[in-house]
Amino acid sequence: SNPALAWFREARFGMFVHWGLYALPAGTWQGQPTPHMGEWIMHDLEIPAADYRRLADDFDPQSFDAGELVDLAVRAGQRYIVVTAKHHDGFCLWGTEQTEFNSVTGTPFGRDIIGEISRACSERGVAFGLYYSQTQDWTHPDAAGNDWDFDPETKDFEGYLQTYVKPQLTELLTGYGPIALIWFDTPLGISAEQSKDLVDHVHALQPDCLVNGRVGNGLGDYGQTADNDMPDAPPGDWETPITGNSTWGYMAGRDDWKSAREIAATVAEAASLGGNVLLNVGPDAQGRIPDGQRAQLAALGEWMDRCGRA
Ligand code: FUL
Repeated sequence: SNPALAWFREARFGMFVHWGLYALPAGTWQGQPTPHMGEWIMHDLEIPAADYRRLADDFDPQSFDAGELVDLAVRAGQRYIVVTAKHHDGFCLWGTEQTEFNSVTGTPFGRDIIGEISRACSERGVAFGLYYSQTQDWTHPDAAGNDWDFDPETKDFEGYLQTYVKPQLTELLTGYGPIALIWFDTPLGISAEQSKDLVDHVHALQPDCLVNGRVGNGLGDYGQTADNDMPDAPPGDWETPITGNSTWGYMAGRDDWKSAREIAATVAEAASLGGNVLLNVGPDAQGRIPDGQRAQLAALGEWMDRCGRA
């Protein structure tokens, strides 16, 4: 196993950050509510890519403060942070050269969100990881997921991996210092050869960067459970991603916050089974963390104080 797993085995609790253009519609598109989760709105309502892309013109989250975000994590007892560099909609939170559909050159905000969070993490000694959707990209004609704009019969998925995904991973793994892990997702339709190619690419650039199990085909440095899942007796190193309410991406009025007590019990149970919990936060269109989530994280911090921080 990868020696870099040492920090992961000690960490036990981390912060997941799902943030992107879906925070603007916040669950409703032209009066129509999405039936599912906030970050899936483009897919579930089959919004044309050309229309969805225009959200970037309104992305200007002036309240975003990376230092404040990382402070919330530290206070809650979280030892690592994983941020959606690119989720399924394809919008990039760094100044990628592969597309203008990014927060730096494609929005009025004009800032490198990945850069700002990576700096805030390194200043505070928090491990920094990146979520990257390697199969689905609903604004890329050759990626998986969007069959309402792009004909699945003519897609060149291998071409997309070689000329888009790998160059983007190179940018992320060479421009932001040490990356603790890459969190791939939804490995449907990816071959074992393609999964291995991505693992090798990550390790060639940063040998100590862990790769999660959702790279596909049983590969990766540690196992991943289903979302919000608690396995019985998992072998090896593993992590479960959990939502703070009932969505990953911000949805207006979705105030069904899990209690700190429930989350603390989940963290304790996972730790007893040798696993980590990655608790999500979904900032809103202004970059603010919802009040209910702040309260949840603060209460978790109090639990950590009582139980003893490592
Ligand atoms: C899922 C994704 O499809 C969700 O949007 C979210 O990112 C979750 C952590 O993984 O399978």
